[in-house]
Amino acid sequence: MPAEYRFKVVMLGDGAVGKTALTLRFTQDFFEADYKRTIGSDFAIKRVSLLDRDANVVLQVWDLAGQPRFEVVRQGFYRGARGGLLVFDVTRRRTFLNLDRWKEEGFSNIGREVPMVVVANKVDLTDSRVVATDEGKEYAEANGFLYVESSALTGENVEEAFAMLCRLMIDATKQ
Ligand code: G3D
Ligand code: MG
Repeated sequence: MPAEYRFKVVMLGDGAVGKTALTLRFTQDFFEADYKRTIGSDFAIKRVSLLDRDANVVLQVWDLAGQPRFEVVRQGFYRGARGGLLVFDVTRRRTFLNLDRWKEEGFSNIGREVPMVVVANKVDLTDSRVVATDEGKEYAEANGFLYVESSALTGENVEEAFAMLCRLMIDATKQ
């Protein structure tokens, strides 16, 4: 029998990097989605099967709606989270430079051991790309995170990004 897990994860990153697009692509592509609206944040649920871990995961993906100003919203957003996707837009360097801020916000709200995956999104926009693969990889490695390049538009590596995070969270429960 596969092991059963339930994890809450948060989507972190600047506005318009594709957090909502990734969440919707992931949760609506393969299974029925249950996208719920709360004040200032949304979450969606998806069941994930990981054969290589002999595990099933019910993943609750939380996504900040807009830029909530209230601390109480952010507390609810982070409460119980076990992992994060650090998303940036490869066509806007500023969103890459701001990853450090999102990382620190995640660390201070969830803890410094929280598994994170750096997601370089919008790689379909090859002509306007400004952040190279090597830079993204270097940043992730320097911080002990995994790295993946995705496109919410084409669906490339979207499932993989969440699966990578699931594996990290499962492995973290065994340490
Ligand atoms: P956010 O939730 O991080 O704020 P959104 O970002 O998911 O709302 O995405 C912001 C804009 O980027 C949206 O366009 C969305 O369609 C687009 N987008 C998201 N992911 C990708 C991607 O992988 N490739 C491309 N080409 N576009 C993407 P609009 O025009 O609706 O603002
Ligand atoms: Mg959004």
